[in-house]
Amino acid sequence: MTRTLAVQAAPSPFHFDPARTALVLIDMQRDFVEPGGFGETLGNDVSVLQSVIPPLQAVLADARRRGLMVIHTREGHLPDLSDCPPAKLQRGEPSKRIGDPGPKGRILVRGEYGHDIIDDLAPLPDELVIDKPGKGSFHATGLHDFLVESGITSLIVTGVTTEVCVHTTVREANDRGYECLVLSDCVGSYFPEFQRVALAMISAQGGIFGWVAPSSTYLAALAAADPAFTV
Ligand code: TIU
Repeated sequence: MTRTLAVQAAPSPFHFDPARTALVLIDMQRDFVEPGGFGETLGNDVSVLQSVIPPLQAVLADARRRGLMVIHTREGHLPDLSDCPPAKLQRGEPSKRIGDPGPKGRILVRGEYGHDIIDDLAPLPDELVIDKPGKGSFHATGLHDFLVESGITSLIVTGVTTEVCVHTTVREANDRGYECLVLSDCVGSYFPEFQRVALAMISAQGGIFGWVAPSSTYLAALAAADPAFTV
């Protein structure tokens, strides 16, 4: 059964069928949102990303209650770093680069504590976790094939950071025909001006990459459709 809901969004209402929609949480890893990880080695104050967590917890809980598909992603590399481009290996403080030991394990390496998703948003066993070597969630992953097989056509996009992995993923998704709603308070940047401009770039030019709305508006649209509604 097709059931189309509408969310008031920029630049226009976002229409979606929850049965063909996935909530995507991008890179909510300790490496980006907690001290001692990759985000900090790049010179960032990671504490500014903390504000994303409470609204994203609410959106995640709502999706789980309604039975919406939930997908998590993690940026990171194989222990031998064979999937890390040379230029990427050179980024960050010389003493703490990708693969170097840090307080939460080897920085941005799969299987390490710092590479995993924060406890507040930990995936459930039945939720897909996509491990990706790049900024985009489609590059060198099976995400597109999985979404096609699952009949997913719309994505509710959240996570960090807005202008890097969120933007790259939304651009990749848009080119593949997915319709993306980015929840403005559930995505975060280390730079306030990048947060503002990155969101504006998505909805500009008639929604050149997608739609943008606060999570309260998205949740209200689901609740208004049917408070007890499940996919
Ligand atoms: N540096 C930065 O802002 N972000 C990243 O390197 N990766 C993600 O956005 N996940």
